[in-house]
Amino acid sequence: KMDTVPCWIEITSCRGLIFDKIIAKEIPSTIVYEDDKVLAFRDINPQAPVHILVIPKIRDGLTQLGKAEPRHAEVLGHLLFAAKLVAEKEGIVDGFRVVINNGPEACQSVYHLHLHVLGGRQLKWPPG
Ligand code: DGP
Repeated sequence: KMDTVPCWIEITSCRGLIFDKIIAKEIPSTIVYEDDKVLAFRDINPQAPVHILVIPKIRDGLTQLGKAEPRHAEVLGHLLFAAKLVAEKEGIVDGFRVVINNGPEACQSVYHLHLHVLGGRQLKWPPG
């Protein structure tokens, strides 16, 4: 497992750049909310009728929630509030879920922090 660690870092830091390209609008996406700090767009592989990703426009080391530092507290709050605005905009206020996958065991695949906002169907608990 130790052998795979540097490789994992290399691959994942590279994958985080996908969202930089979405922010720069070099990769097209369906944007549903945007302000000076965050961007929200539809997930390419939706797991529910509404599946939106909310990301900070500046990563600033925030590849995943587990890397958060005190300086990130403000943007973390901003992201959560943006998730609520997105849910309202999408009309899923009767039931929606906000998910952050952190690290390989949680199936994080893009290493630029993102909140999943899911709704539009009956969600099950516990998640997989
Ligand atoms: P996670 O597994 O938590 O790291 O979620 C990453 C999500 O990002 C996954 O649900 C698919 C989505 N995604 C990956 N690449 C793209 C892309 O180029 N465009 C969009 N809209 N979503 C993407």
